[in-house]
Amino acid sequence: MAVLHCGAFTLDLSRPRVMGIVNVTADSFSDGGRYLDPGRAIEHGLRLAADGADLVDVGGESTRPGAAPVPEAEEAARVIPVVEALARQGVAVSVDTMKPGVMRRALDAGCAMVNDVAGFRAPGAVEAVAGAAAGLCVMHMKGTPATMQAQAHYGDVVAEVRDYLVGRARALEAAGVARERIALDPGFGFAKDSAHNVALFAGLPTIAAAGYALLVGLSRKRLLGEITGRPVGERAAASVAAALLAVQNGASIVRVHDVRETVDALKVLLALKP
Ligand code: HH2
Repeated sequence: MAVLHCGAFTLDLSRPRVMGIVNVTADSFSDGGRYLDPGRAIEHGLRLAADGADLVDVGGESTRPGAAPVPEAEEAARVIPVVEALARQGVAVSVDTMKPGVMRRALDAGCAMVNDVAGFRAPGAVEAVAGAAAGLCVMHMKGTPATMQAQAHYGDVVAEVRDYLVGRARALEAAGVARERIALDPGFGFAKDSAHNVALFAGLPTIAAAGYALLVGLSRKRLLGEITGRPVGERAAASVAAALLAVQNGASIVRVHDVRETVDALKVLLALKP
């Protein structure tokens, strides 16, 4: 049985799992400013858990292309109270951060997963998480959110992303992390243009074949805007379609803003799939 160990939680991956998003930021591309207040962020996280999210991902620094970095103290002040409150209420909380200092504090506050869009590349990141029991999401990106779109160059994008992710997973395993704690994520929209995103989507089975849990985040992203012509606030249906297709292509966890709709759609998929 495939599982993902996330601290006190064990996710059985024989059915797809949903990670809901709480952005405690002023500038996230789809919901910037809505949950900057900690009380509203906590309320939103509890709502997502009640709607069926298996994990609630709390982030305090936008990673949209060109986003300005947030100092560590500011990021911690945004996310730690939210992580703590949600964890205390029994929610499996993930923290979305690239900073080892924030990782350590979030682990102390009870988070069950660390989600690093930089793939635990920062000095001290592997050490910050290796000794804990939390799940770890390793995402592919080149450079930083400020610089990544200038680095969207690949020969074979699927092979390059898979090799990078497996390399980072091996670095974690070498530091003592069990394979069942690791999820890989190709990082849709991070140092990728539309053609790269489309090729990666088709290549999801190749990445899944590496033998780690596979996490996919396409929710409300620009690719879906390009396909549908819809602005960011009107991409829920496109996001649900992308989540279902990602699961059919081998994703075991989908990272989404619209949890309730995604959970319902996945129930239909499981009930009616031949
Ligand atoms: N995408 C975003 C942020 N974190 N983490 C993983 N593992 N995978 C993703 O695809 C991913 C991620 C960007 O989306 P969002 O959090 O809504 O926006 P912002 O970074 O502007 O806060």
